[in-house]
Amino acid sequence: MRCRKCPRRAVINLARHRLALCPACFTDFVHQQVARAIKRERMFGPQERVLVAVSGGKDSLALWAILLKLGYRADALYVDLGIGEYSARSYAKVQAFAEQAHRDAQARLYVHRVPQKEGAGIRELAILTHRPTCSACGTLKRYHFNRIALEHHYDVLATGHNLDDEAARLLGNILHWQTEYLDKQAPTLPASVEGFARKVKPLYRLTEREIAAYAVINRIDYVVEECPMAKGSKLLLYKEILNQLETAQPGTKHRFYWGFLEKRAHLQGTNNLSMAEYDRQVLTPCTVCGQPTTAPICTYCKLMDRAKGVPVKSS
Ligand code: Q46
Ligand code: ZN
Repeated sequence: MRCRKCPRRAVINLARHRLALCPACFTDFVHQQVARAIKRERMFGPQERVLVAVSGGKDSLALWAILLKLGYRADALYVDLGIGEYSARSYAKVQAFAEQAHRDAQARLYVHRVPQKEGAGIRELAILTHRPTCSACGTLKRYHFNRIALEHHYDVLATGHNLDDEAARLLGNILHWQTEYLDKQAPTLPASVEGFARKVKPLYRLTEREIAAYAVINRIDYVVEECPMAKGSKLLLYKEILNQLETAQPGTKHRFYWGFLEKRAHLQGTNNLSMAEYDRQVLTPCTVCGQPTTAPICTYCKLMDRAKGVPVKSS
């Protein structure tokens, strides 16, 4: 099979675009998709400073690599969750990538270590606080991503969520009619109030398979295994179902998620109260740490108080 753009041999067939591409043309295709996402969703400009949340997996490391190749000022943050060998292997991949990124582009890596700073690994913290591990993990990661982005004056925080992640999340939110989450599901979430960093997902136009192919072609060394806590997660089930639909009807994921974004933009245009205005009305600074929250004390501070066995009190 020949590449559709040049005479070389194609190595990947993108059924949803009816496009077979060689390694060089596929790499260009991925860069164009990310550049288009950044422009179309007004994620950030060339002078803005971007903090990428990296886990050691293919998506976040590919995102960091692509932003640097596109010439953006991108640094990264790794949160060490203290999940035994898995965290050790993930950190080793992140560190090796960061050393190269520092040599090539003076990029910098921040590391937040949960076992040292919070006093226990995420599994132990979840047991202590009677919370599902992934829910405690989500609270912790959101908190520190936002905190470090603000403390170091980054304009925007970028995560490696791809089309599969976003389509699976959308399916879950619709199946359970979690409309409050639907409102917040967008490739760009503006910094609606002081104390919240702008959040963006520049890989939302690319599938998991496309990003894995990009990582292999461009020799990005990532941790292949999933976090052991992800086993049995609903999101994985939704991804599997969407993959079955995609095989039968190429383009399903893309139409499902992009269709939602179009309808959402239309609905917001007709809605008097924008998401940013809504946030400004309901969010106030946490009385303990100062990050914006809907309650007097934010979820992170409540979680940490519970982990220490201290009754939750506002100051
Ligand atoms: S890292 Fe954290 Fe995920 Fe692991 S503990 Fe769950 S939420 S599965 S993205
Ligand atoms: Zn707080």
